[in-house]
Amino acid sequence: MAKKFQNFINGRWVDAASGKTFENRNPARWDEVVGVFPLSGKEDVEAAVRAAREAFETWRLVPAPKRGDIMRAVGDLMVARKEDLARQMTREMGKVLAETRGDVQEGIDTAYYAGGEGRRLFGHTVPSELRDKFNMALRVPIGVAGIVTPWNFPMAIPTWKIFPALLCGNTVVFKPASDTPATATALVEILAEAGVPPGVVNIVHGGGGEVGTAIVGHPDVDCVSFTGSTQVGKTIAETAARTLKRVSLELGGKNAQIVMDDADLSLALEGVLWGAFGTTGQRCTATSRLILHEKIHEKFLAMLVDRVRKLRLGDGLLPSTDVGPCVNKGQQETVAGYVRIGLEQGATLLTGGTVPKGEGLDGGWFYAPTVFAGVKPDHRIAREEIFGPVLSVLKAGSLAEAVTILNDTIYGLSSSIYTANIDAAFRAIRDVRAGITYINAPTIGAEAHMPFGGVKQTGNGHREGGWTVYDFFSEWKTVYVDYSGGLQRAQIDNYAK
Ligand code: UN1
Repeated sequence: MAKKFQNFINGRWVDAASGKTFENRNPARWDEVVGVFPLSGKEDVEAAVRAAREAFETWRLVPAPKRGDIMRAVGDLMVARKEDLARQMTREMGKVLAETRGDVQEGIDTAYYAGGEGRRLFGHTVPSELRDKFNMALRVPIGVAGIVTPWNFPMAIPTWKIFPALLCGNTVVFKPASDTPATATALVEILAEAGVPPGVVNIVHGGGGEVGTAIVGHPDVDCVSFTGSTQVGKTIAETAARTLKRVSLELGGKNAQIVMDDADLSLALEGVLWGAFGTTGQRCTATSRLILHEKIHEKFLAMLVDRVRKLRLGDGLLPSTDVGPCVNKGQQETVAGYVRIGLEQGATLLTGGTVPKGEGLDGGWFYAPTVFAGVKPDHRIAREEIFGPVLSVLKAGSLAEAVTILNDTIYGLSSSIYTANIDAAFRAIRDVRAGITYINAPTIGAEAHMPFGGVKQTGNGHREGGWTVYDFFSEWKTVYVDYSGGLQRAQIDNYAK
Protein backbone atom coordinates (compact mmCIF):
# COMPACT_ATOMS: atom_id res chain seq x y z
CA MET A 1 0.00 0.00 0.00
CA ALA A 2 1.34 3.40 -0.94
CA LYS A 3 1.75 5.91 1.85
CA LYS A 4 -1.20 8.27 2.21
CA PHE A 5 -0.53 11.98 2.69
CA GLN A 6 -2.84 14.80 3.76
CA ASN A 7 -3.28 18.54 3.66
CA PHE A 8 -2.22 20.55 6.72
CA ILE A 9 -4.79 23.16 7.65
CA ASN A 10 -4.93 25.06 10.92
CA GLY A 11 -2.46 22.69 12.54
CA ARG A 12 -4.32 19.50 11.60
CA TRP A 13 -3.65 16.87 8.95
CA VAL A 14 -6.81 16.46 6.89
CA ASP A 15 -8.05 14.89 3.64
CA ALA A 16 -9.44 16.97 0.79
CA ALA A 17 -13.05 17.95 1.49
CA SER A 18 -14.09 15.96 -1.57
CA GLY A 19 -12.16 12.89 -0.38
CA LYS A 20 -10.51 12.69 -3.83
CA THR A 21 -6.85 11.75 -4.20
CA PHE A 22 -4.04 11.58 -6.76
CA GLU A 23 -0.93 9.42 -7.05
CA ASN A 24 2.65 10.56 -7.19
CA ARG A 25 5.02 8.16 -8.98
CA ASN A 26 8.76 7.76 -9.36
CA PRO A 27 9.77 9.07 -12.81
CA ALA A 28 12.68 6.60 -12.97
CA ARG A 29 10.44 3.60 -12.13
CA TRP A 30 6.95 4.41 -13.14
CA ASP A 31 5.42 1.37 -11.40
CA GLU A 32 6.56 2.72 -8.02
CA VAL A 33 4.01 4.91 -6.25
CA VAL A 34 5.68 7.37 -3.88
CA GLY A 35 2.43 8.38 -2.24
CA VAL A 36 -1.25 9.18 -2.52
CA PHE A 37 -2.20 12.82 -1.95
CA PRO A 38 -5.40 14.82 -1.50
CA LEU A 39 -6.81 16.21 -4.73
CA SER A 40 -8.06 19.43 -3.19
CA GLY A 41 -10.38 22.12 -4.44
CA LYS A 42 -11.80 25.52 -3.62
CA GLU A 43 -13.27 24.45 -0.28
CA ASP A 44 -9.90 23.32 1.01
CA VAL A 45 -8.27 26.57 -0.08
CA GLU A 46 -11.08 28.46 1.66
CA ALA A 47 -10.38 26.63 4.93
CA ALA A 48 -6.63 27.20 4.62
CA VAL A 49 -6.99 30.93 3.89
CA ARG A 50 -9.38 31.33 6.82
CA ALA A 51 -6.88 29.61 9.14
CA ALA A 52 -4.00 31.72 7.81
CA ARG A 53 -6.00 34.93 8.20
CA GLU A 54 -6.83 34.16 11.81
CA ALA A 55 -3.32 33.03 12.70
CA PHE A 56 -1.91 36.23 11.18
CA GLU A 57 -3.31 38.29 14.04
CA THR A 58 -1.09 36.50 16.57
CA TRP A 59 1.89 35.57 14.39
CA ARG A 60 2.47 39.19 13.36
CA LEU A 61 2.93 40.05 17.05
CA VAL A 62 5.59 37.40 17.69
CA PRO A 63 8.90 39.31 17.83
CA ALA A 64 10.96 38.81 14.69
CA PRO A 65 13.98 37.45 16.62
CA LYS A 66 11.67 34.79 18.08
CA ARG A 67 10.42 33.93 14.59
CA GLY A 68 14.10 33.73 13.65
CA ASP A 69 14.72 31.21 16.44
CA ILE A 70 12.05 28.99 14.90
CA MET A 71 13.74 29.32 11.51
CA ARG A 72 17.00 28.15 13.02
CA ALA A 73 15.23 25.16 14.56
CA VAL A 74 13.82 24.43 11.10
CA GLY A 75 17.38 24.50 9.72
CA ASP A 76 18.57 22.11 12.44
CA LEU A 77 15.80 19.61 11.63
CA MET A 78 16.63 19.83 7.93
CA VAL A 79 20.28 19.12 8.69
CA ALA A 80 19.30 16.07 10.74
CA ARG A 81 17.02 14.78 7.96
CA LYS A 82 19.05 15.87 4.95
CA GLU A 83 19.76 12.38 3.61
CA ASP A 84 16.17 11.13 3.96
CA LEU A 85 14.80 14.29 2.39
CA ALA A 86 17.23 13.99 -0.52
CA ARG A 87 16.38 10.34 -1.17
CA GLN A 88 12.67 10.98 -1.08
CA MET A 89 13.15 13.91 -3.46
CA THR A 90 15.09 11.79 -5.95
CA ARG A 91 12.32 9.18 -5.82
CA GLU A 92 9.64 11.70 -6.58
CA MET A 93 11.30 13.88 -9.20
CA GLY A 94 14.27 11.97 -10.50
CA LYS A 95 17.36 14.18 -10.25
CA VAL A 96 20.52 12.54 -8.91
CA LEU A 97 21.21 12.27 -5.21
CA ALA A 98 24.12 14.74 -5.23
CA GLU A 99 21.71 17.33 -6.62
CA THR A 100 18.82 16.55 -4.27
CA ARG A 101 21.28 16.87 -1.39
CA GLY A 102 22.22 20.27 -2.81
CA ASP A 103 18.55 21.19 -3.07
CA VAL A 104 18.01 20.42 0.63
CA GLN A 105 21.21 22.30 1.50
CA GLU A 106 19.85 25.37 -0.29
CA GLY A 107 16.84 25.13 2.04
CA ILE A 108 19.10 24.81 5.07
CA ASP A 109 21.10 27.88 3.99
CA THR A 110 17.84 29.78 3.53
CA ALA A 111 16.63 28.75 7.00
CA TYR A 112 19.78 29.98 8.76
CA TYR A 113 19.79 33.18 6.73
CA ALA A 114 16.18 33.79 7.84
CA GLY A 115 17.23 32.99 11.41
CA GLY A 116 19.79 35.80 11.28
CA GLU A 117 17.42 38.16 9.53
CA GLY A 118 15.13 37.96 12.58
CA ARG A 119 17.63 40.19 14.34
CA ARG A 120 18.00 42.56 11.39
CA LEU A 121 14.91 43.31 9.28
CA PHE A 122 16.41 46.76 9.16
CA GLY A 123 14.28 49.81 8.66
CA HIS A 124 15.44 53.42 8.32
CA THR A 125 15.56 56.41 10.59
CA VAL A 126 15.72 59.64 8.63
CA PRO A 127 15.97 63.25 9.79
CA SER A 128 12.76 65.21 9.80
CA GLU A 129 12.62 68.59 8.11
CA LEU A 130 11.02 69.93 11.30
CA ARG A 131 12.39 70.30 14.83
CA ASP A 132 11.17 67.98 17.61
CA LYS A 133 9.96 65.43 15.12
CA PHE A 134 11.25 61.91 14.46
CA ASN A 135 10.91 60.03 11.17
CA MET A 136 11.31 56.32 10.59
CA ALA A 137 10.25 53.63 8.18
CA LEU A 138 9.58 50.13 9.49
CA ARG A 139 8.99 46.80 7.82
CA VAL A 140 5.61 45.32 8.61
CA PRO A 141 4.11 42.03 7.38
CA ILE A 142 1.65 42.00 4.49
CA GLY A 143 -0.78 39.32 5.67
CA VAL A 144 -1.55 35.97 4.03
CA ALA A 145 1.01 34.86 1.44
CA GLY A 146 0.00 32.40 -1.30
CA ILE A 147 3.00 30.28 -2.29
CA VAL A 148 2.86 28.27 -5.53
CA THR A 149 5.97 26.28 -6.39
CA PRO A 150 7.40 24.04 -9.14
CA TRP A 151 8.76 20.47 -9.03
CA ASN A 152 12.35 21.05 -10.18
CA PHE A 153 13.58 22.38 -6.83
CA PRO A 154 11.00 20.80 -4.54
CA MET A 155 12.69 21.96 -1.32
CA ALA A 156 14.86 24.96 -2.22
CA ILE A 157 12.21 27.02 -4.00
CA PRO A 158 9.46 26.60 -1.35
CA THR A 159 11.99 27.56 1.34
CA TRP A 160 13.13 30.63 -0.65
CA LYS A 161 9.56 31.88 -0.38
CA ILE A 162 8.12 30.43 2.83
CA PHE A 163 10.98 31.19 5.23
CA PRO A 164 11.25 34.91 4.46
CA ALA A 165 7.44 35.18 4.33
CA LEU A 166 7.19 33.73 7.85
CA LEU A 167 10.16 35.64 9.21
CA CYS A 168 8.51 38.89 8.14
CA GLY A 169 5.38 37.90 10.07
CA ASN A 170 3.12 36.71 7.25
CA THR A 171 1.15 33.49 7.31
CA VAL A 172 1.22 31.04 4.42
CA VAL A 173 -1.03 28.99 2.18
CA PHE A 174 1.28 26.70 0.22
CA LYS A 175 0.43 24.79 -2.96
CA PRO A 176 3.38 22.68 -4.12
CA ALA A 177 3.67 21.12 -7.58
CA SER A 178 1.67 17.93 -7.85
CA ASP A 179 4.82 16.13 -9.07
CA THR A 180 6.64 16.75 -5.77
CA PRO A 181 4.11 16.77 -2.96
CA ALA A 182 6.07 14.45 -0.63
CA THR A 183 9.04 16.80 -0.25
CA ALA A 184 6.64 19.70 0.34
CA THR A 185 4.84 17.72 3.02
CA ALA A 186 8.13 16.88 4.74
CA LEU A 187 8.94 20.61 4.80
CA VAL A 188 5.61 21.45 6.43
CA GLU A 189 6.12 18.68 9.00
CA ILE A 190 9.46 20.22 9.89
CA LEU A 191 7.97 23.71 10.21
CA ALA A 192 5.27 22.42 12.55
CA GLU A 193 7.77 20.42 14.59
CA ALA A 194 10.09 23.41 14.92
CA GLY A 195 7.31 25.41 16.57
CA VAL A 196 5.43 27.25 13.83
CA PRO A 197 1.97 27.66 15.44
CA PRO A 198 -1.25 26.19 13.95
CA GLY A 199 -2.64 28.11 11.01
CA VAL A 200 0.62 29.93 10.27
CA VAL A 201 1.62 27.46 7.53
CA ASN A 202 -1.02 25.54 5.62
CA ILE A 203 -0.47 23.16 2.72
CA VAL A 204 -3.12 22.34 0.15
CA HIS A 205 -2.24 19.67 -2.41
CA GLY A 206 -3.72 19.42 -5.87
CA GLY A 207 -3.65 20.86 -9.36
CA GLY A 208 -2.75 24.39 -10.39
CA GLY A 209 -6.08 24.88 -12.17
CA GLU A 210 -8.08 24.17 -9.03
CA VAL A 211 -5.96 24.97 -6.01
CA GLY A 212 -3.51 27.48 -7.50
CA THR A 213 -6.27 29.49 -9.17
CA ALA A 214 -8.33 29.55 -5.97
CA ILE A 215 -5.37 30.87 -3.96
CA VAL A 216 -4.43 33.54 -6.48
CA GLY A 217 -8.00 34.77 -6.86
CA HIS A 218 -8.83 34.76 -3.15
CA PRO A 219 -9.53 38.28 -1.85
CA ASP A 220 -8.07 37.39 1.55
CA VAL A 221 -4.70 36.36 0.12
CA ASP A 222 -2.56 39.48 0.21
CA CYS A 223 0.40 38.47 -1.93
CA VAL A 224 1.41 35.61 -4.18
CA SER A 225 4.85 34.23 -4.93
CA PHE A 226 5.03 31.91 -7.92
CA THR A 227 7.80 30.09 -9.74
CA GLY A 228 6.90 28.30 -12.95
CA SER A 229 6.20 28.90 -16.62
CA THR A 230 5.87 32.33 -18.19
CA GLN A 231 2.48 31.37 -19.56
CA VAL A 232 1.05 30.51 -16.12
CA GLY A 233 2.82 33.53 -14.61
CA LYS A 234 0.96 35.85 -16.97
CA THR A 235 -2.39 34.33 -16.00
CA ILE A 236 -1.50 34.71 -12.33
CA ALA A 237 -0.58 38.36 -12.81
CA GLU A 238 -3.88 38.98 -14.59
CA THR A 239 -5.94 37.24 -11.92
CA ALA A 240 -4.07 38.90 -9.06
CA ALA A 241 -4.54 42.30 -10.65
CA ARG A 242 -8.29 42.07 -10.01
CA THR A 243 -7.66 42.31 -6.27
CA LEU A 244 -4.48 44.37 -6.72
CA LYS A 245 -2.40 41.91 -4.79
CA ARG A 246 1.35 41.96 -4.91
CA VAL A 247 2.82 39.19 -7.04
CA SER A 248 6.37 37.90 -7.39
CA LEU A 249 6.99 35.86 -10.53
CA GLU A 250 10.04 33.75 -11.34
CA LEU A 251 9.39 32.39 -14.81
CA GLY A 252 11.11 30.92 -17.84
CA GLY A 253 14.63 31.18 -19.11
CA LYS A 254 16.59 30.53 -22.27
CA ASN A 255 19.99 30.85 -20.70
CA ALA A 256 23.15 30.90 -22.77
CA GLN A 257 26.79 30.21 -22.15
CA ILE A 258 29.29 32.05 -24.37
CA VAL A 259 32.71 30.49 -24.96
CA MET A 260 35.28 32.92 -26.36
CA ASP A 261 38.33 31.83 -28.35
CA ASP A 262 40.64 32.71 -25.44
CA ALA A 263 38.69 30.64 -22.88
CA ASP A 264 40.02 27.68 -20.95
CA LEU A 265 38.15 25.11 -23.04
CA SER A 266 38.24 22.24 -20.56
CA LEU A 267 36.80 24.52 -17.89
CA ALA A 268 34.11 25.72 -20.31
CA LEU A 269 33.34 22.10 -21.16
CA GLU A 270 32.78 21.10 -17.52
CA GLY A 271 30.61 24.19 -17.18
CA VAL A 272 28.32 23.46 -20.08
CA LEU A 273 27.94 19.78 -19.18
CA TRP A 274 26.83 20.73 -15.68
CA GLY A 275 24.73 23.68 -16.83
CA ALA A 276 22.92 21.90 -19.65
CA PHE A 277 22.44 18.39 -18.31
CA GLY A 278 22.37 18.86 -14.52
CA THR A 279 18.81 18.27 -13.26
CA THR A 280 18.24 16.77 -16.75
CA GLY A 281 18.10 20.35 -18.04
CA GLN A 282 15.02 20.99 -15.93
CA ARG A 283 16.14 24.21 -14.28
CA CYS A 284 14.99 27.75 -15.01
CA THR A 285 18.71 28.47 -14.98
CA ALA A 286 19.70 25.56 -17.26
CA THR A 287 22.11 26.25 -20.11
CA SER A 288 19.86 25.87 -23.10
CA ARG A 289 22.06 27.64 -25.65
CA LEU A 290 25.79 27.46 -26.15
CA ILE A 291 27.33 30.30 -28.17
CA LEU A 292 30.77 29.34 -29.46
CA HIS A 293 33.34 31.69 -30.93
CA GLU A 294 33.92 30.53 -34.51
CA LYS A 295 37.64 29.99 -33.93
CA ILE A 296 37.04 27.24 -31.35
CA HIS A 297 33.66 26.05 -32.69
CA GLU A 298 34.74 22.77 -34.30
CA LYS A 299 37.22 21.83 -31.62
CA PHE A 300 34.84 22.53 -28.75
CA LEU A 301 31.96 20.68 -30.39
CA ALA A 302 34.10 17.57 -30.76
CA MET A 303 35.10 17.75 -27.09
CA LEU A 304 31.48 18.32 -26.08
CA VAL A 305 29.89 15.51 -28.07
CA ASP A 306 32.48 13.05 -26.83
CA ARG A 307 31.61 13.83 -23.23
CA VAL A 308 27.84 14.04 -23.72
CA ARG A 309 27.84 10.54 -25.22
CA LYS A 310 29.49 9.27 -22.06
CA LEU A 311 26.86 10.68 -19.68
CA ARG A 312 25.13 7.78 -17.96
CA LEU A 313 21.36 7.87 -17.69
CA GLY A 314 19.56 6.08 -14.90
CA ASP A 315 17.83 6.13 -11.56
CA GLY A 316 19.18 9.12 -9.63
CA LEU A 317 19.55 6.98 -6.50
CA LEU A 318 22.31 4.93 -8.16
CA PRO A 319 25.82 6.33 -7.73
CA SER A 320 26.62 5.43 -11.35
CA THR A 321 23.99 7.85 -12.72
CA ASP A 322 24.94 11.24 -14.19
CA VAL A 323 21.53 12.22 -15.57
CA GLY A 324 18.13 11.20 -14.22
CA PRO A 325 14.78 11.01 -16.03
CA CYS A 326 12.43 13.78 -17.09
CA VAL A 327 9.91 14.45 -14.34
CA ASN A 328 6.95 12.92 -16.18
CA LYS A 329 5.69 11.66 -19.51
CA GLY A 330 4.43 15.08 -20.58
CA GLN A 331 7.88 16.59 -20.09
CA GLN A 332 9.51 13.73 -22.00
CA GLU A 333 7.06 14.32 -24.86
CA THR A 334 7.76 18.05 -24.85
CA VAL A 335 11.46 17.32 -25.20
CA ALA A 336 10.87 14.84 -28.05
CA GLY A 337 8.62 17.43 -29.71
CA TYR A 338 11.36 20.06 -29.63
CA VAL A 339 13.86 17.61 -31.07
CA ARG A 340 11.48 17.05 -34.02
CA ILE A 341 11.12 20.83 -34.43
CA GLY A 342 14.92 21.26 -34.36
CA LEU A 343 15.33 18.69 -37.14
CA GLU A 344 12.49 20.14 -39.22
CA GLN A 345 13.97 23.63 -39.03
CA GLY A 346 17.32 22.36 -40.24
CA ALA A 347 19.53 22.13 -37.13
CA THR A 348 22.11 19.32 -37.06
CA LEU A 349 21.59 16.65 -34.43
CA LEU A 350 25.04 15.69 -33.12
CA THR A 351 24.05 13.30 -30.39
CA GLY A 352 20.97 12.15 -28.49
CA GLY A 353 17.54 12.85 -29.89
CA THR A 354 16.12 9.52 -28.71
CA VAL A 355 14.24 7.84 -25.92
CA PRO A 356 16.92 5.45 -24.70
CA LYS A 357 16.15 1.76 -24.22
CA GLY A 358 17.80 -0.78 -22.00
CA GLU A 359 18.02 -2.12 -18.50
CA GLY A 360 17.01 0.38 -15.86
CA LEU A 361 15.64 2.76 -18.49
CA ASP A 362 12.49 1.12 -19.84
CA GLY A 363 10.35 1.87 -16.81
CA GLY A 364 11.09 5.62 -16.62
CA TRP A 365 10.73 8.86 -18.54
CA PHE A 366 14.30 9.08 -19.79
CA TYR A 367 15.55 11.13 -22.70
CA ALA A 368 19.07 10.98 -24.11
CA PRO A 369 21.21 14.10 -23.58
CA THR A 370 20.93 15.91 -26.89
CA VAL A 371 23.11 18.41 -28.73
CA PHE A 372 22.09 20.36 -31.83
CA ALA A 373 24.66 22.33 -33.81
CA GLY A 374 24.05 24.74 -36.68
CA VAL A 375 21.21 26.33 -34.74
CA LYS A 376 20.16 29.75 -36.06
CA PRO A 377 18.89 32.51 -33.77
CA ASP A 378 15.41 32.28 -35.32
CA HIS A 379 15.04 28.52 -34.80
CA ARG A 380 12.45 27.63 -32.20
CA ILE A 381 15.01 25.56 -30.26
CA ALA A 382 17.04 28.76 -29.92
CA ARG A 383 14.08 30.77 -28.66
CA GLU A 384 11.69 28.64 -26.59
CA GLU A 385 12.28 27.16 -23.17
CA ILE A 386 12.51 23.37 -23.51
CA PHE A 387 13.11 22.36 -19.87
CA GLY A 388 14.92 19.17 -20.76
CA PRO A 389 18.33 17.77 -21.75
CA VAL A 390 18.64 19.59 -25.07
CA LEU A 391 21.44 22.01 -25.89
CA SER A 392 21.33 24.30 -28.94
CA VAL A 393 24.72 25.42 -30.23
CA LEU A 394 25.13 28.70 -32.12
CA LYS A 395 28.21 30.29 -33.66
CA ALA A 396 29.49 33.87 -33.25
CA GLY A 397 32.38 35.74 -34.85
CA SER A 398 33.00 38.23 -32.04
CA LEU A 399 32.08 39.13 -28.49
CA ALA A 400 29.60 41.71 -29.73
CA GLU A 401 27.87 39.16 -31.94
CA ALA A 402 27.83 36.57 -29.15
CA VAL A 403 26.20 39.06 -26.77
CA THR A 404 23.65 40.07 -29.42
CA ILE A 405 22.70 36.40 -29.89
CA LEU A 406 22.58 35.86 -26.12
CA ASN A 407 20.24 38.84 -25.68
CA ASP A 408 17.98 37.80 -28.55
CA THR A 409 15.34 36.17 -26.36
CA ILE A 410 12.20 37.19 -24.49
CA TYR A 411 13.80 35.84 -21.31
CA GLY A 412 16.61 37.10 -19.10
CA LEU A 413 17.38 34.90 -16.12
CA SER A 414 20.92 33.50 -16.15
CA SER A 415 23.92 33.88 -18.46
CA SER A 416 27.55 32.88 -18.62
CA ILE A 417 30.75 33.74 -20.41
CA TYR A 418 34.00 31.85 -20.46
CA THR A 419 36.94 34.08 -21.32
CA ALA A 420 40.44 34.81 -20.09
CA ASN A 421 40.09 38.43 -21.18
CA ILE A 422 39.06 40.74 -18.38
CA ASP A 423 37.82 43.41 -20.79
CA ALA A 424 35.53 40.90 -22.47
CA ALA A 425 34.25 39.75 -19.07
CA PHE A 426 33.38 43.28 -17.98
CA ARG A 427 31.80 44.12 -21.34
CA ALA A 428 29.59 41.05 -20.89
CA ILE A 429 28.67 42.10 -17.35
CA ARG A 430 27.61 45.47 -18.74
CA ASP A 431 25.86 44.37 -21.93
CA VAL A 432 24.21 41.04 -21.18
CA ARG A 433 20.56 41.52 -20.30
CA ALA A 434 19.97 38.99 -17.55
CA GLY A 435 19.34 38.94 -13.82
CA ILE A 436 22.40 36.76 -13.26
CA THR A 437 25.74 36.68 -15.10
CA TYR A 438 28.48 34.16 -14.36
CA ILE A 439 32.09 34.69 -15.41
CA ASN A 440 33.95 31.43 -16.02
CA ALA A 441 31.20 29.43 -14.36
CA PRO A 442 28.02 27.77 -15.68
CA THR A 443 24.56 29.34 -15.74
CA ILE A 444 23.51 27.32 -12.69
CA GLY A 445 24.76 27.59 -9.15
CA ALA A 446 22.88 30.46 -7.53
CA GLU A 447 23.62 30.85 -3.82
CA ALA A 448 20.84 31.31 -1.27
CA HIS A 449 22.11 34.62 0.08
CA MET A 450 22.27 36.43 -3.27
CA PRO A 451 19.41 38.05 -5.21
CA PHE A 452 17.83 35.59 -7.64
CA GLY A 453 15.60 36.52 -10.55
CA GLY A 454 15.52 37.75 -14.09
CA VAL A 455 14.67 40.56 -16.45
CA LYS A 456 12.26 40.74 -19.41
CA GLN A 457 9.65 37.96 -19.43
CA THR A 458 11.50 35.95 -16.80
CA GLY A 459 9.78 37.88 -14.08
CA ASN A 460 8.14 41.05 -12.88
CA GLY A 461 11.05 42.78 -11.24
CA HIS A 462 11.17 41.13 -7.84
CA ARG A 463 14.11 39.13 -6.54
CA GLU A 464 14.14 36.07 -4.34
CA GLY A 465 17.13 35.11 -2.24
CA GLY A 466 19.36 37.09 0.08
CA TRP A 467 18.17 40.38 1.49
CA THR A 468 16.05 41.29 -1.54
CA VAL A 469 13.28 38.76 -0.93
CA TYR A 470 12.51 40.53 2.36
CA ASP A 471 11.40 43.53 0.33
CA PHE A 472 8.76 41.42 -1.34
CA PHE A 473 7.36 39.93 1.85
CA SER A 474 7.11 43.16 3.83
CA GLU A 475 5.42 46.52 3.52
CA TRP A 476 6.99 49.82 4.51
CA LYS A 477 5.20 51.67 7.29
CA THR A 478 6.31 55.28 7.55
CA VAL A 479 6.07 56.77 11.05
CA TYR A 480 6.31 60.44 12.11
CA VAL A 481 6.53 61.22 15.82
CA ASP A 482 5.97 64.87 16.64
CA TYR A 483 7.16 65.72 20.17
CA SER A 484 6.97 69.51 19.81
CA GLY A 485 3.65 69.82 21.61
CA GLY A 486 2.41 72.10 18.84
CA LEU A 487 1.26 71.85 15.25
CA GLN A 488 4.22 71.73 12.92
CA ARG A 489 3.58 71.94 9.20
CA ALA A 490 5.85 70.20 6.73
CA GLN A 491 6.62 72.12 3.53
CA ILE A 492 5.18 75.28 5.09
CA ASP A 493 6.77 76.28 8.40
CA ASN A 494 10.33 76.28 7.04
CA TYR A 495 9.33 78.26 3.99
CA ALA A 496 6.82 80.71 5.44
CA LYS A 497 8.42 83.64 3.63
C1 UN1 B 1 15.61 27.06 -10.73
O1 UN1 B 1 16.16 26.61 -11.73
O2 UN1 B 1 14.40 27.20 -10.70
O3 UN1 B 1 21.23 28.20 -9.58
C2 UN1 B 1 16.35 27.43 -9.50
C3 UN1 B 1 20.64 27.16 -9.60
C4 UN1 B 1 19.92 26.68 -8.36
C5 UN1 B 1 18.55 27.26 -8.32
C6 UN1 B 1 17.79 27.05 -9.58
N1 UN1 B 1 20.66 27.02 -7.19
O4 UN1 B 1 20.59 26.48 -10.59
